[in-house]
Amino acid sequence: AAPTPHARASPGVNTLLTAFDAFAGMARNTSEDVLREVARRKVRGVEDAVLPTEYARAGSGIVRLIGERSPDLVVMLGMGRAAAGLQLERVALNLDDSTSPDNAGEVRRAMPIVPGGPAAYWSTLPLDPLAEALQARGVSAVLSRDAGAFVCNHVFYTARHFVADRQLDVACGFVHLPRGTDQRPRPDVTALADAVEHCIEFVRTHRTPG
Ligand code: PCA
Repeated sequence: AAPTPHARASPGVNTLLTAFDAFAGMARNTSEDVLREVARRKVRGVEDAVLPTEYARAGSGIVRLIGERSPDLVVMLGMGRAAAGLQLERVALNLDDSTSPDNAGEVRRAMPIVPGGPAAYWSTLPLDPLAEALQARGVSAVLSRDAGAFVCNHVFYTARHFVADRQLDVACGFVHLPRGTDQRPRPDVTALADAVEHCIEFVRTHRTPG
């Protein structure tokens, strides 16, 4: 379906920003906190959605959101293990494989996400220049090989596959944010929201169509 005219809040790049709810018994998910802070700022052209940390519902959710909102850019956030700062994920794997149950109690081991699909998809964000730009602003950002094999990776792969399969011109990437632990202070949500906003701005201005 053609995007409705009002769907383009910005004449530039329409962005879908997603995060996940709390999982594995943890009280909070940094990605949800950061997404709510970015949403509160009403950044032009950014639409946000929180996905459930469930393979099935998060997978169908991301596909529905991309279909309905026709974004030009999809930035997916999750909470990862990075000690500090942003973890920019290079590839999405065609693999669900975790001992952790998702929020629906489902455990998936050694299962392809799309049987017969490519083993992996690259992120289509300009990760290396983005990392440099973040570091130049004093933001802690590291490149990471992949997003794991739990629900975050599931959503990343599902989004990339949907976009590749339909040959949509949509840049798509995944960023893990730090998690708070007893040993570490709670992540600085304001600083992380600044960093996420900067990521979006950078990708919007450095995006090459096609
Ligand atoms: N992190 C988990 C799932 C939800 C989230 O925020 C992951 O890394 O897969």
